[in-house]
Amino acid sequence: MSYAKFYGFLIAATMLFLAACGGKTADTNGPVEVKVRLGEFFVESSVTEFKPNVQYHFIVTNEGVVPHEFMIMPVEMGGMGMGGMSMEEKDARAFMMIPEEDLPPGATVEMDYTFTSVPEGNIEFVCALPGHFEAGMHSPLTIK
Ligand SMILES: [Cu+2]
Repeated sequence: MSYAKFYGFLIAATMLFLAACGGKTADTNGPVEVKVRLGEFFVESSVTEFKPNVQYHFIVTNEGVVPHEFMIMPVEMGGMGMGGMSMEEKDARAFMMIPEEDLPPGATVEMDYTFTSVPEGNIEFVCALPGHFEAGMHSPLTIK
């Protein structure tokens, strides 16, 4: 192999190496952390504007004295429609859900979630246990 060819090979190899590294650094943005607090009777999230196809890492803490649940779901305008909805209906509508069994007082649940589309309507963080939504356990978010 001539020197010219050898150095040509080295330069090509170096460029490939740099290209591979460049790709890797672009992918190291981990999931976006979202801290959610639940209590009597509120839902508070550190992030309220979400983008589709971005991975979010939810850290949901029940700071209250009774169990709560955590859902992200569309609600009707005016918002008082939870009472007449069955558990199955609520589950079917929810994008993401952590059941009350997993959120006793003091519990923290971590869960990754990625919105795959931009949904229609009013999306809210919700605790839909009987009376909790009506008492104030819902707050809006946007996905766009
Ligand atoms: Cu609740």
